[in-house]
Amino acid sequence: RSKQGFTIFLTGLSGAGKSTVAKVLLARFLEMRDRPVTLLDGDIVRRNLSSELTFSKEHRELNVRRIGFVASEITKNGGIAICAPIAPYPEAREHNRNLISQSGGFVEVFMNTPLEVCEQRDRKGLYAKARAGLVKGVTGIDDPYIPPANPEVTIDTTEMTPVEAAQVILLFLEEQGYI
Ligand code: GGZ
Repeated sequence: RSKQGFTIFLTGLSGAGKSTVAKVLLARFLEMRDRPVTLLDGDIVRRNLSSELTFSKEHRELNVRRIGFVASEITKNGGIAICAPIAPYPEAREHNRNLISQSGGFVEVFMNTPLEVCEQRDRKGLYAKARAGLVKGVTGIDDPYIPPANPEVTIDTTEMTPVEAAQVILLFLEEQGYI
């Protein structure tokens, strides 16, 4: 029997390292050449699958469920889906866990990098704009992020390189027999 599909679901604040770690994982999985791999990154999904959605609670939840649906189809067909949205609310995350677990593996990775570190990085200037009051409803500033209660893996990238962070996830996947 060929190996089962699985989804890596990275959740955390903007700047926590989700996209960077996701890209390292993508490269590693592609090197393995045993299963098709898809990266569903937050901004790519926003542009292509959820372009009509805002950052309201309802729209964020809908966005995260759409990602979960696509990931469940990939997982069902024996592929690897790497998802990297903020996913600030537990409801859609739990919905995705239940949905995807029926098709294969589900690994929730909580990117637990503190807000102050994310804010220092501020790659896209989002936090500066939020602090200046130019953007409203930014996660971590004036919009909530509810941490996952039981993530499979928790990673704080404050003093870790993206490659090291990816290594922690890969080790977990090996221990669990996914790879
Ligand atoms: C949070 C926002 C917002 C607000 C724009 N709040 O670091 P980025 O810039 O490239 O990634 C963030 C991205 C978050 O979209 P997601 O689809 O991942 O969020 S959710 O799961 O909540 O649906 C950020 C940018 O969009 N961005 N406005 N108000 N992030």
